[in-house]
Amino acid sequence: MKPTITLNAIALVVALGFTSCGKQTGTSQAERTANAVASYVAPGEKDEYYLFYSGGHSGQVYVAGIPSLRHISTIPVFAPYPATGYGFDEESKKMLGDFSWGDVHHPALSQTNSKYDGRWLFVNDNANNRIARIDLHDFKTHQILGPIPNSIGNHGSSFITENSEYILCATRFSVPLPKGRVADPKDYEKEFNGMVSGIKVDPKTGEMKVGWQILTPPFDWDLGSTGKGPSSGWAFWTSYNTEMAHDTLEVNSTQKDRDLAAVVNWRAAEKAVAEGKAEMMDGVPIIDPAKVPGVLYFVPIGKSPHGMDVDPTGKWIVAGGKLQPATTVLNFEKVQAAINNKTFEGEFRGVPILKYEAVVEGEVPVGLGPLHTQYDGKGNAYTSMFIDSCIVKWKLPPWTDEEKKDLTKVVLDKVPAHFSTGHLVVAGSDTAQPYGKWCVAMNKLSAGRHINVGPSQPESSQLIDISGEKMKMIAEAYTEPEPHFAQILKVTDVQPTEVYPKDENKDPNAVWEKAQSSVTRNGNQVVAKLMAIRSRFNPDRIDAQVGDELTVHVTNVEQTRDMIHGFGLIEHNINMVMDPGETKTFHIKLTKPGVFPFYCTNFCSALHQEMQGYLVVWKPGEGPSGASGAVGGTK
Ligand SMILES: [Cu+2]
Repeated sequence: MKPTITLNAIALVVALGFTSCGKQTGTSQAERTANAVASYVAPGEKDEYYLFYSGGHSGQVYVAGIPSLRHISTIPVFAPYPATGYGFDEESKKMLGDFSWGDVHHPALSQTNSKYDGRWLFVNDNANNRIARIDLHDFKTHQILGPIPNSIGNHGSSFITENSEYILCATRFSVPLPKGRVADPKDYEKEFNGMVSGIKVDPKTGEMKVGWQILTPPFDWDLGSTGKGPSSGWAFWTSYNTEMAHDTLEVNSTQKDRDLAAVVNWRAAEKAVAEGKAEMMDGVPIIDPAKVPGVLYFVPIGKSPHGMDVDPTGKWIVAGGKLQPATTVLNFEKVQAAINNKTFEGEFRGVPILKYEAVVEGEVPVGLGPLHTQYDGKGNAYTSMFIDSCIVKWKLPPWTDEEKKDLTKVVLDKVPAHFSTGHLVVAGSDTAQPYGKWCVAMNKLSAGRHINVGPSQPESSQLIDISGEKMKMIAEAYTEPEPHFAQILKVTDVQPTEVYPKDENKDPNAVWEKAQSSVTRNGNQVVAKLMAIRSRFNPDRIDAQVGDELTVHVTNVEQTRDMIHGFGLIEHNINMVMDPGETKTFHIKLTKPGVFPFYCTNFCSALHQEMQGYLVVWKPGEGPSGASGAVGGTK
């Protein structure tokens, strides 16, 4: 069961650009027509599924439709986004804190009983150790938690438990802990640590808080997933760099034939914390797995793995060893038996290592560079192949004796993808009941498969029909960098609001009628309460003076779908956008005299262009009411 291909051989294959799946062959006119019809959503018709892409270092989430693959919307999360005014009003500015970017990797839809419940979408920030919650009630970011204490490089997340009890996260990087402690990277093994974090989710509101953490050796934790059914209460992550190298990782972290995956009993962790078996570090209860047996186990796994994906039945856990030409299938029953019978092949820092042969069901020779595996709920697995640039369909166990003797027999189909497929998503794969039908390959390189846009090239995503025995490549689309994973949700499984009802607007500064709108002064504090309605602001003049602190609340009083207003203030870096029924607030210190127009930035009507007003910033002592001047103009 030893890997049969060396790193050097793989490097050579990569250098030569060889792909065993070959190029996509020409399609006949009849096939082209059939594929076009399969993804065609006629004008006025709608898609059947949402595709929520992680936006990588854009810090955003993109929403596309399936089967059209059309980009429909961008949900800003970790970066300001003027198009929706995100990061300009006080509430979203506060959520972003000191950061203006994030690195969104793995979105996770909330689940109830291992099924999507259409409530929330959680995404992680690898760069600044955060988790965000998007409410599907309005497709907006409502909470950003973090930076999470004792966590550096929050890459191995967001993995949600079967009833959304926790978002589970593991660290990509290790540092001396707690954060702020300094040690020489040469002392990496001794001084550095990684962490698994359990982020508790309030079942009613979705509000997140850090629950507990498990201290780990300084391995680089990678992708993971959570258990369900028989593996309920467990979670799994791959790792690379079990060599614990601190420099030249390309070479030094790929020395061993196998790395170690983590098998975490998160219910045991929760119990241990409740029983007071944790020690506090930076305000968080930390479990040392050497002192609390039963929380963490290791399993040897194919070299430098990436994905670690539990199938819909919860019985099989598939690891993709990117430097091993096979996926490793673990049998959870065998994992349980090995734990109960102490079938260990050693331990590392007090954590038992389960004996590989005792827990593995088989190594499926899928090809080169298997990264990430998804499932259709019909007993099939789909693995993205980074080096082979294709998607491989293969059969999950149970296998026949004949298949067990030669696992090439369970490899059912391959379809070329372009190019260097990183992740893939099958609709509903991480639930107990996948929708199946569609798979999207998220390719790392588009390599000019589009009209020339210069050197800054997009990523390509390809839609594959997996409803039949053979996979069919249907369509291709592009996104900005960089989808690392996605979630697919059936449109009928969520009912977002399109208007905020007036009755539900609890903002104390909301104004709904001309008579309520105002500009008032208290010392150097000037407060304006504006109403936005087609096609004017009321009032449309704010007077203040240099040195004032100006607070502006704008309420969009519309109760009609798609009637959105903006508030852009010239030369002050302000652009709020108010959806129907929404109130937003900004606060600035006025530092320069002048007359600064403000205007509606979001097209709203035939007289949208006329929707404007003036902020008049007088020099101290000047203005309509002298030094105390603060008036709301024409009402
Ligand atoms: Cu407007």
